[in-house]
Amino acid sequence: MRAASEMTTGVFPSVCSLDCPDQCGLLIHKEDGKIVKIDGDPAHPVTKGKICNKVRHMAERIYDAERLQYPLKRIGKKGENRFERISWEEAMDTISSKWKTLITAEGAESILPYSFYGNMGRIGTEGMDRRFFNRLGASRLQYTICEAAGTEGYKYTMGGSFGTDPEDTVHAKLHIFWGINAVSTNMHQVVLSEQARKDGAQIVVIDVHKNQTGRWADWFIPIKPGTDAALALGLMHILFAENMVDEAFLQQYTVGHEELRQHVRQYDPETVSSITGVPAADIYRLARLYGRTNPSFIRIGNGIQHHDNGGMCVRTIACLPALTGQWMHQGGGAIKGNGSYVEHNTAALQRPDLRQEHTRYINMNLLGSALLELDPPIRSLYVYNSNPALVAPNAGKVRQGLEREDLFTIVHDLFLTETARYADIVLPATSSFENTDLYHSYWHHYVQIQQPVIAPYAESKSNVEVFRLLAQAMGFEEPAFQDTEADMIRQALDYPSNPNMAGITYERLAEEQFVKANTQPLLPGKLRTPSGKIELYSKSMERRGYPPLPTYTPLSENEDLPFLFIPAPNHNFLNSTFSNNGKHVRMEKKQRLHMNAADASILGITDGKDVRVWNARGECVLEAAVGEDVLPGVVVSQGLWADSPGSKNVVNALTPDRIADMGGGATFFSGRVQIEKV
Ligand SMILES: Nc1nc2c(c(=O)[nH]1)N[C@H]1C(S)=C(S)[C@@H](COP(=O)(O)OP(=O)(O)OC[C@H]3O[C@@H](n4cnc5c(=O)[nH]c(N)nc54)[C@H](O)[C@@H]3O)O[C@H]1N2
Ligand SMILES: Nc1nc2c(c(=O)[nH]1)N[C@H]1C(S)=C(S)[C@@H](COP(=O)(O)OP(=O)(O)OC[C@H]3O[C@@H](n4cnc5c(=O)[nH]c(N)nc54)[C@H](O)[C@@H]3O)O[C@H]1N2
Ligand code: SF4
Ligand SMILES: [Mo]
Repeated sequence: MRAASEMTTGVFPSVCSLDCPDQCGLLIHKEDGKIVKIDGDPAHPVTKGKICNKVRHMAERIYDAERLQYPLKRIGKKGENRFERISWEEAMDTISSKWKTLITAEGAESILPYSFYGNMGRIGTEGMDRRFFNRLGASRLQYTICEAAGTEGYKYTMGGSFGTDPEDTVHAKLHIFWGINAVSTNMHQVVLSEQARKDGAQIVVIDVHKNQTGRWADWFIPIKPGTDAALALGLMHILFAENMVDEAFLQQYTVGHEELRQHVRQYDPETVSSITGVPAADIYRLARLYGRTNPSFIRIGNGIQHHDNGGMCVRTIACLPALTGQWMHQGGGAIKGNGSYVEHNTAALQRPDLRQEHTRYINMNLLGSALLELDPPIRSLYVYNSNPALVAPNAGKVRQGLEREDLFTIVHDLFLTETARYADIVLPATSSFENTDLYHSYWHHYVQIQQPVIAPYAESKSNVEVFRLLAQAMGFEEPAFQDTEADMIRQALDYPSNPNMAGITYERLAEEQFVKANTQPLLPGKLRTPSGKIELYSKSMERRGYPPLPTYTPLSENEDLPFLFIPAPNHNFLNSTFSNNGKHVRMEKKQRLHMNAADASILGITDGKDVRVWNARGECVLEAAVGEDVLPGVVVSQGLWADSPGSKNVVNALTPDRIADMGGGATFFSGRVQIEKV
């Protein structure tokens, strides 16, 4: 059979590579060798042919006139945006000779890879790259910017990223979306919940901002940022007090229910109301609705865990379904993430054995301090699949680090991003439609494969190919660097420790495009917690110095400014991706700051006027959106907008680089700001 990339015309199956839980099946329409249309694949069992606007317009991004075509080297000052074309040969020679010199003089730890999931393909993001940096002995990045705190928190309760199968949620009669803007960030969960609503289910949204998801709910519950654990404990208080718990389930499948029963007595509705801002009557109403509805389903979002107390908050909410025995009901339970069901063989893919010495770990949320303060220093930074100049917290510090004249920076991307403007060498990347890769979702249970649909754009190369070239330039002779993408996919799928993946082979994926993992309901069965049960009381947390029972801990009080600032994602960008596309920017209109009318009136701010937002870290100028969508004392912006020189619009200039309570996580939403009219 001929490869799709060699056929000029036709419709080819594909998968969305973006960092989005839905991981849609796609159909790529090609004419004369070019993509002319991108549609959803109706055959995909979960996403069923529906896709978001972002990816419907993806072809514009693929053929954008601004897309990088050749390697570049910097000829201006850092950040000045002046580059000239070089060959791949010169690029590889420059990087390898610089790195060889650095390794001799200061050791390989002076080199730091920085990446995230701009493309979720496992071979390109956790494969040849990791092999290369392991062999090099570079400093190791901790991948903490996204879900780290919540993932660790959830794991203490449930043993791993195991939740409800989203396909089952059509059976749930109550859907609670908790700190997730699902209409924008998980649209197919909304489709499934909407289907359940037609059968009588109720939709509750708990958020600090009445955004598109709050407006879609049957009942929207506004809450003060960072207080959700208190609300969950208040619900538990009422569930126990009014005998709405499933005692048989607690006995058989949990540890610590007696301790929890005593512990939550202190979280009476009045106390919880004063912490959360949720009226006591609403706390009763929600507890009774939750206590009396089977099955009930909670979609736990990333919003609640981008806080100082985010890990504990997710750990606490994750206890709720156990109280009413939801894990025994089809569609009941919760989803924080489902990645553990589809785990592949990471050791075979990443080859940690290629690393010869122990090397330091660097938390990616501390990129600014790492570049400015670490000793021994970082001398070279290699960025791919990410745009830290816009997405990393405390952006001012990150920029200052990137400006260092003695830092040798390489950026591999499809565009000359804000980060790439500080690079010494820029390398052009292929889009996912030009690559072979393996995909599995962190929400549904399907594994998918991508095979090239089009030929590489101009001189661009995939991550795998670049790391193969770098290995060659560095003189690495291990066979691991000769593996093809197909070899690597086979190695990743060969993983007897995860029986869910049994029978999923490269050949099958190539034939069927997507295959569901052999997942079973979580219970009855043994969880991966130390006790094998749901841990309401966790000895491992106790050993690590955390309260062993779910607990409300307030946000850091180190910042003495009046407003909590929540710079969340928006609908038409994906993190900073698409923020350089005119159509998407126009759909988002303006970069706004949502604030409460009472606060605006005190500050003399009117709707539609610019406001200055600032703190000790930096400042932004945004357009005020005055109304009742947020509580007093809270301000919300949406989207990681492209940095246009001269405008003060990088929201991460304001965000803290404090580290969350668990997993080394980010605290994007726990920063405080002051506001004034311009
Ligand atoms: N369109 C679009 N889709 C995306 C993305 C995107 O940028 N755009 N990004 C992708 C990525 S990488 C991720 S991680 C996910 C993130 O998507 P989500 O899981 O939805 O997480 P966030 O959008 O970060 O925040 C969700 C909500 O949390 C709210 N929130 C903030 N603080 C609190 C709090 O203390 N309590 C409560 N209850 N709510 C709070 C915010 O107002 C926001 O509505 O989406 C993915 N999908
Ligand atoms: N204020 C604030 N900041 C946030 C968040 C927030 O909610 N608020 N969310 C945080 C979260 S949850 C996340 S996940 C991070 C995400 O941050 P990033 O992972 O940096 O996400 P993007 O901004 O989408 O940047 C991805 C980059 O990878 C490039 N890329 C795509 N495919 C490939 C490829 O195959 N190869 C190479 N070499 N490059 C490729 C894209 O062109 C793009 O420039 O942002 C975090 N930052
Ligand atoms: S970004 Fe999300 S919703 Fe949009 S096509 Fe990709 S996976 Fe589907
Ligand atoms: Mo994320």
